Amino acid sequence: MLKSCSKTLFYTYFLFSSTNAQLGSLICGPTSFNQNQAEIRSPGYSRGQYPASTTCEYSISISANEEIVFKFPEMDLEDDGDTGCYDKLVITFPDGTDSGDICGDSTDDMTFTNSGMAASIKVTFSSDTSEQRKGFVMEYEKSRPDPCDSEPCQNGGTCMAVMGMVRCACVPGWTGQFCAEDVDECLDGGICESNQICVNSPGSYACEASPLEDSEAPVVQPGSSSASGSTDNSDSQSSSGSSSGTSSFSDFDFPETNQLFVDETTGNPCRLSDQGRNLLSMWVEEYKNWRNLMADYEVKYAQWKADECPEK
Ligand SMILES: [Ca+2]
Ligand SMILES: [Ca+2]
Repeated sequence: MLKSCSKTLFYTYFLFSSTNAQLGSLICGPTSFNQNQAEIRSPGYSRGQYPASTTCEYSISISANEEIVFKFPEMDLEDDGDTGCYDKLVITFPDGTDSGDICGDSTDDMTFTNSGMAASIKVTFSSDTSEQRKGFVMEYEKSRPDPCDSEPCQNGGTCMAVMGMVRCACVPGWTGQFCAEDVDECLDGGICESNQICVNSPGSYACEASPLEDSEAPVVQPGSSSASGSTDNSDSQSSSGSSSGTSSFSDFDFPETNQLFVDETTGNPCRLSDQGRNLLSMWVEEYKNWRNLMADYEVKYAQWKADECPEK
């Protein structure tokens, strides 16, 4: 009884396997591939013909960031004489895409790059019930492309591949993952002399002479280091501050918000607020515009005079 049962189970298993046409290595040969390169042949290739009603599934492992190229030196699978396949090969990639049905007597090379995690590529051969042909020989080769080949680092940055990932070493003046972002050197308040203005530019900066050097507009003066008797209250004032220096925009170097400076008229030291600092910046901009406007009028006036009262 037990023997009979086992026998039934065996036949059931064999029948099940046959109807699924997946007979493993008996017909399909090796089905699992981990090597960097290998050749896969259709079942029965050495005998000159693949069997009918057969399905073989091959699995090829692929690591993250690996590239695989498929070539088909031999291709002879039954097609319908048009665009359809009776017997076919299908390659399914880890990202869910596939090659479509491959049959006939030739097919182009195929390349896939695995941008996801390590996974498997599935190659499925299947034949129908009638007309068998020679079959296929498929070769594959895996490689790991150098991510620096695409020159991802910009503005003179040096590319390094670390675990298949890009790392860029930027030249001074540039930052960011791919060295595409300018460093604003002017954010470092002490980079230029106090009588210069810092002008940021892509990849660089310049310290230029202030256009307000000879300004007649007295406002405030630096005096932070010599001021004393301060408190943490930004509105507080003290009469113990000292007063020195000249009184022009050009001498004012936009101290940090927390820095003390001295009002030249009263001699009072005080702590500059964000609002006060922004207001002063705005005034300086307006003052520059006013100076430019004045220069324009000087030119216009000279021209007007020459037109109205030409020299005789
Ligand atoms: Ca067929
Ligand atoms: Ca810059």
